[in-house]
Amino acid sequence: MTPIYKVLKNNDTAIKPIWIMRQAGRYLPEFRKIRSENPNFIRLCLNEVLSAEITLQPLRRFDLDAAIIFSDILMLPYGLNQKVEFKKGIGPILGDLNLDNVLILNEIDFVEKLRPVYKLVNLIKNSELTKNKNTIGFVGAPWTLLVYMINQKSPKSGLRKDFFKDKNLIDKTLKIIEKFLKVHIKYQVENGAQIIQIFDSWAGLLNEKDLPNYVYEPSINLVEYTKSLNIPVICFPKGIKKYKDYCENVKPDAICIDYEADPKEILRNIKIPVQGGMDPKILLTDKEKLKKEAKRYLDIFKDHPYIFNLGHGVLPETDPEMMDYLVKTVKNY
Ligand code: 1CP
Repeated sequence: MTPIYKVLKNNDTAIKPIWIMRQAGRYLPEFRKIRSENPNFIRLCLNEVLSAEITLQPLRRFDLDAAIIFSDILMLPYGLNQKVEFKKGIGPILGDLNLDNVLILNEIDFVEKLRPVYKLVNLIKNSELTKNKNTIGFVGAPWTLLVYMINQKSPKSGLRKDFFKDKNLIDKTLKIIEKFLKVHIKYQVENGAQIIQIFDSWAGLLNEKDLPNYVYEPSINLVEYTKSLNIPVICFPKGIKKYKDYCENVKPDAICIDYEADPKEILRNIKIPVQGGMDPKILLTDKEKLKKEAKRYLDIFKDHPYIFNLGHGVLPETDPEMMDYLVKTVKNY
């Protein structure tokens, strides 16, 4: 059994596997080279040969326990025929959402548009470099995708004022997102994804009273669906604060915590396997601090099923040498 499966399926505490969110990406010079030759990000995600190369780049350098496919949560709105562009220095910009067009979209056309993503999963699953490692597929959670599809850009500086105005649009869009996310999960799994991670990066934007409606309810459906395919599911509801409440409602196989969560409190309150937590900024300091902080997490979760990861994606300004040091520290623990 792979190290991560031992933690997820057997609650093994003797092994502390490691993978890192955004392990493939801008902090690696070999990624930046491919990226500079491919200015259209969506097109790059739809080139399964290049996406596979990017996915495997960190595995050539570091002894990680999983490959996460190089793709994006915004491939879903792209598959639903909403225009998605990535503007340098700004981030994603989405076109107007036309629900009438989306409502007539069928599964076959959606899958055809995203076919390269599923081919990519297959290439990664069958690579020599992922032997005894897991291939991780992923989706954005319905709430986080709703945010991008309605807000039409990153909500970094807040949601647009009229975001919740058209309740009918919100409800219908959520239902469509949920329907096609199941399709997207199914095809990733059929092509070799052995774990699904659900990224709810903007869960922290909501008031507590709105969590059941927009975060718990839609996530429960996806978690149950993924489990029905016999595939473990890890949820990352970033910024949520009430992780215990989330776990009791959504019931993922493992919970990924962000850098604001107190790991000791998590240990006290959470019974399922835990992943992540360490602040990605620690990788911008020095080796001594990095080792100390990584060990703090490993010590706290010594007797708990735990997968080492960060509390959000690795930052673009990270020195790959620090990443190497982190992976070795965890492996030698
Ligand atoms: O070169 C570039 O400018 C592209 C930067 C980039 C990369 C490397 C984007 C644009 N997406 C990705 C890949 C990506 N996105 C992965 C790859 C696999 C890996 O982890 O190695 C994954 C898992 C994602 C998921 C993703 N995309 C999330 C959820 C995780 C998170 O970071 O919170 C989100 C919110 C996105 C949207 C997105 N895509 C890209 C950017 C810059 C953003 C965030 C924009 C924002 O701030 O709102």
